[in-house]
Amino acid sequence: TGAGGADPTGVGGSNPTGGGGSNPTGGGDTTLVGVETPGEDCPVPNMPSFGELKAYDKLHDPFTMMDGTKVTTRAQWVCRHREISELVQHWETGPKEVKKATVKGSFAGGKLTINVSGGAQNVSFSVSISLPSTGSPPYPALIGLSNGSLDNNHLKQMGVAIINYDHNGVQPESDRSGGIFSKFHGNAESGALIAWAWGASRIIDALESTPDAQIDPKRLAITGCSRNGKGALMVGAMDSRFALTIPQESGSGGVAAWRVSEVDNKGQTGSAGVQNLTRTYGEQKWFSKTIEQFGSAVTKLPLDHHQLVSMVAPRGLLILGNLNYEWLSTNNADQAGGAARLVYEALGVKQNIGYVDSGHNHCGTDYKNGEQAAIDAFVKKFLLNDASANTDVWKPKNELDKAKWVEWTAPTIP
Ligand code: MCU
Repeated sequence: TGAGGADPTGVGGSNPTGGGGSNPTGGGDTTLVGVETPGEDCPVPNMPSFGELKAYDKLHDPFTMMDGTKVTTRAQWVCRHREISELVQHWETGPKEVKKATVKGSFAGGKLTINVSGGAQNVSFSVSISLPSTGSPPYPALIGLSNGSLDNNHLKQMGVAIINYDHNGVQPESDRSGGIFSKFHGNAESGALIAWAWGASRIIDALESTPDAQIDPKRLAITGCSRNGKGALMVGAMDSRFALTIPQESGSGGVAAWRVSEVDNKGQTGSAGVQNLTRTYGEQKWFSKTIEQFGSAVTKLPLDHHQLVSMVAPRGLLILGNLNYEWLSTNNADQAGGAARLVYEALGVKQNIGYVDSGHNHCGTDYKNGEQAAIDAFVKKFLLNDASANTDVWKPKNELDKAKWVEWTAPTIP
């Protein structure tokens, strides 16, 4: 499946600290990278009804399966990863439905066209690819939702191609049945975030089978800011072929934990305070209708976004926050990021998750607090195969408040 070669990123191949590949000591599939959906063959539990859910006001233990089993091995974590994916899709976004698609790519004039068949209707969309000024093909690439909001010229000078993903063409955020995702799936009612994730996965399928595009499908990153940062996180969580995920200022519905947003908002309404679940649900059709019922019962959600974030482990993840906007907040994401970092630590790759909170214009590149240096380090390590890049970057405004949010301890997963 595509070019690439040795993976120096610590997350693939036979690297024992990073996952990937099959486990020679037996005990199930241990693949966490290089496939769209880890744990495809794991049993998927039946979901309870809304009425059966129990309120829980802390962040759930990522390491306890729905049936109560404690995760202690990598193979168990792979199945828990799948379970978390199912929880997200069932309660928050609606289904991604990965299996149906047959994808063919074609490349001409700087544009990759992605033709998808096998669903209710055949659909196609295209993305533009801007090659870097240095390096040699196949190039690593950063896929940006609406081009992302990073300094793309700088990244191109580093040797990274930029792929402009018009995700709203796959599904507009204003209409759950208004895009090609819905056409392909036969009037699906999934939210935009998962539709965007589906579209991004089909881009990878097309890159894997279209060497003419000169992109290395094993060295891909995804980014976006604000609402597109919510999208970038969902894309990176829902496809373990992404080597690097950079959600920027994603706020509620993105990296932020719903429970923390609700508490920090202190009951404020309208446009005041911290955006919470109700106001995220109401603003755009980012999620499916199923999540609405949790607006007045956030503590009944049987998951939270520290678990969505943890799905990116052990792959590269750089979370960027902005201190200037109460509506976005940072504490809600600081807490989720801190809890997810415990999953990275359990997998032995604490340095693969980074975090920078800084104050600047919303989605701007007037960076502070070493933000560009952090971006460069993650790009070097995960896209440019530079194992010496130091990604040990952890600068949230607030550290994880364990006493308030966490009742569990992380295992060491061999
Ligand atoms: C952080 O992303 C959103 C935020 O959730 C919305 O409430 C606000 O209206 O827009 C932000 C955004 O996407 O800004 C570009």
